[in-house]
Amino acid sequence: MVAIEAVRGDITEEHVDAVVTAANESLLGGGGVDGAVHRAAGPRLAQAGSAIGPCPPGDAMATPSFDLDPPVRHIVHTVGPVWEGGDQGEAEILASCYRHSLQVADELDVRSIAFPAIATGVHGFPADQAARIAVTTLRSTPTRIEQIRLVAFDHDTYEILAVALRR
Ligand code: AR6
Repeated sequence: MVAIEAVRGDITEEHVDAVVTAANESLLGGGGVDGAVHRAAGPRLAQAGSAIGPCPPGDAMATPSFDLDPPVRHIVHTVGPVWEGGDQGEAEILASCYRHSLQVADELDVRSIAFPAIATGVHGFPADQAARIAVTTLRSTPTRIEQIRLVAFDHDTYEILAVALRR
């Protein structure tokens, strides 16, 4: 069974096979976690993103990890929903992000993966609801992945993820 844990830190420093980034549809890079991942992976990441994008919300696409240090081999780009009050299918789109990211990683034979708190920054998704969706979806999606790390950049997000994992 997959082990899921919450950790606090910078996702670009995770020692996992694949790192997920909360991208925008262009896959050319942006702010927040996506900016950090693009800075760490180098300019070839945006070139690779432009070659496979655009990526619709709820979907996920993989590229190599370029300048990120091993063992990271893959970057999974997923596009979260923009929060518009909750009645625009945001929850379903967010669940789809987690599900599709796992599926893409499975196809690449990934054994360990790190996720940021998708959509909870610039996109404004409430962090507690997002954490419940993340945990529920990851637990219910069949996968060969052995280790999932939910990486919180700040203390509050870490606490929220830890509570969601204890449910
Ligand atoms: N490591 C881990 N988590 C991080 C890091 C990091 N280095 N930096 C930020 N976070 P956001 P979104 C956290 O805004 O809401 C971009 O411009 C952050 O504190 O990065 O899905 C994209 O290109 C928050 O908890 O992603 C899109 O246009 C979480 O990551 C748009 O923002 C997500 O915040 C996506 O917005």
